[in-house]
Amino acid sequence: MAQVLLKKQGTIAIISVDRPEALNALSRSIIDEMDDLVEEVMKDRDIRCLILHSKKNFAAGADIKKMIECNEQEARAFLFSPTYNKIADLSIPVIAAIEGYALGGGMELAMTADIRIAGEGAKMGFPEVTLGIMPGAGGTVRVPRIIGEARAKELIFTGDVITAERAEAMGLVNRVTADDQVFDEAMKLAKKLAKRAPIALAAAKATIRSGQEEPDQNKSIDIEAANWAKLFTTEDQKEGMRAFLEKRKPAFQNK
Ligand code: CO8
Repeated sequence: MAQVLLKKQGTIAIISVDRPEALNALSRSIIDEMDDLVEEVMKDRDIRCLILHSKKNFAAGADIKKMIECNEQEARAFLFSPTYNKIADLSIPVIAAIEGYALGGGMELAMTADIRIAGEGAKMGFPEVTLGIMPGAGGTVRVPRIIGEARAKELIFTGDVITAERAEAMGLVNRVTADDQVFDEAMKLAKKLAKRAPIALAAAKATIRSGQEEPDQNKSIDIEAANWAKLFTTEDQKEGMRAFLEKRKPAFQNK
């Protein structure tokens, strides 16, 4: 039985883990299933946005029962990073809609998204050090880039599980909503993003990423200028500007 599901609502894809009995804890086989579905999303040119959402609990981390007896080599084989990197590298926007627990490898999955929306009852954190390990699926890299080094260190060193309110205050999530509205809010945002020019959005995502990674600010600004100018080779640039002048909504073609 599939433990990860891919649904499509129009141009929006939704990937969900379905292992409620273990609070959606992530195993090797779950990540392998997820990888196949991410590949499917990558190949589908009609998809404009991906939502990561699982019912009740986002994911209570990697499966401790499966990890406990791992030796070093097995631990390396268990790692989720290749799939997580694939999600982070998607050219379309990714939204994590977080209900319940998002812990350890579960929260690292949420960190691959561009935007995180959490329910007011969500509980998030990186409890790895309480288990004798540390984050190993991008947490030590993505978390400091998103919330800053000092805050990331406090979260990762203490292993504290924090409330949605605190997560919002430190920039770990973009916003907090009522628990029963998390998915709807994510869908509302996804639909808005799906109306924007897809090539421009992908260029903005890639340019923000390279700007974050490149230490030389002027070099980043040169990259931005080149990527910006390149958008004038697209039909959607002409359509977007024409629609504005003709006082109508643009019909972007992803061209
Ligand atoms: N792994 C395996 N099983 C789990 C996990 C987990 N991470 N989390 C919950 N479960 C299981 C429980 O064992 C329990 O199963 P059973 O009924 O068979 O005993 C069931 O889910 C329900 O859980 P609880 O009874 O514990 O529910 P509570 O509401 O009392 O507590 C908690 C909820 C607080 C979330 C609690 O379950 C908990 O602390 N879970 C572990 C959280 C954790 O430490 N997560 C981090 C794991 S380490 C990690 O993610 C490392 C990532 C490193 C890189 C990733 C690539 C490998």
